[in-house]
Amino acid sequence: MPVNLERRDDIALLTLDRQDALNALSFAIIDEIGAVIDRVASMNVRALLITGAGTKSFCAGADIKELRNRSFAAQRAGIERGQAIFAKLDTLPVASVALINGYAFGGGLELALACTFRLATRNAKMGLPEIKLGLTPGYGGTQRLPRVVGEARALEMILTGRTVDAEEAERIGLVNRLIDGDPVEAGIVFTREFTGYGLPALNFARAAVQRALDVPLVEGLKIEADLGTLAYRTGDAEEGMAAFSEKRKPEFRDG
Ligand code: CO8
Repeated sequence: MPVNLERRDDIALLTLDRQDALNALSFAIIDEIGAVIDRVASMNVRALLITGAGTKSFCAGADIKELRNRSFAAQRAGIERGQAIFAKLDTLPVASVALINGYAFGGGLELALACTFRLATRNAKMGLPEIKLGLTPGYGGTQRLPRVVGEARALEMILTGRTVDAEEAERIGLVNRLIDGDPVEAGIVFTREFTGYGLPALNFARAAVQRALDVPLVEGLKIEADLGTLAYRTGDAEEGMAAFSEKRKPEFRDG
């Protein structure tokens, strides 16, 4: 199966497995990713990890061989479908973490950019090389990359199509951290830094930050006030503050 879904305790793991094409995204694979994200949404898990099978590639992008000789209408529909499927990660009830274990180019980097967090192995190489094919990024890259690394760096990466190595990616904030050893194990260790907190507070905070760069400050502050008030009404907030006063570890119950 080119898109595998398994559980590691309370964490879902999606693995792209099409190693003969460096885990490139055929249209069928994009649809499968959408179906798997829908399944994760109804699983009782606390995070989603996404990685590529093998040690060479996370995902080499859209399947270039499928892209030729298409009508403009089919191309537009394909772009919109990919965008909609990657956007499902924004509304997934748990945070997602891309484990970039090698190449992440084009649609592969765009998939990683749609995740909440990105971790990269030291051999990782990433970029949006569409310009070299006479194309432009279509699965969210022109919109999410500037939000992550700033407009000037995004324009440089997109207009030159150049490859960024792992160290540079970490330095410019394209990835949160570099990881050593088994990427999935490292990903699980990373998720443990937040999966113990209550899901409502995690999701209110994630939703507020996700809107931060989309709305005027005054509107963003209203979103923060609304979600902050909702967080305050949860039993988890009561428990967290009581545990602090009683000098004990809180027991959050996701409510
Ligand atoms: N699509 C299809 N096949 C691919 C892809 C790809 N993106 N990338 C690699 N492959 C295949 C190769 O063709 C090769 O297969 P074969 O052995 O049958 O020829 C196999 O994978 C191994 O690849 P290489 O021999 O090239 O491996 P290298 O280690 O020498 O090079 C690279 C690795 C640098 C990653 C190189 O394969 C490469 O440049 N790949 C293309 C990367 C790229 O340009 N990605 C962007 C694609 S465009 C895109 O993602 C647009 C997204 C929005 C589209 C909207 C559509 C509607």
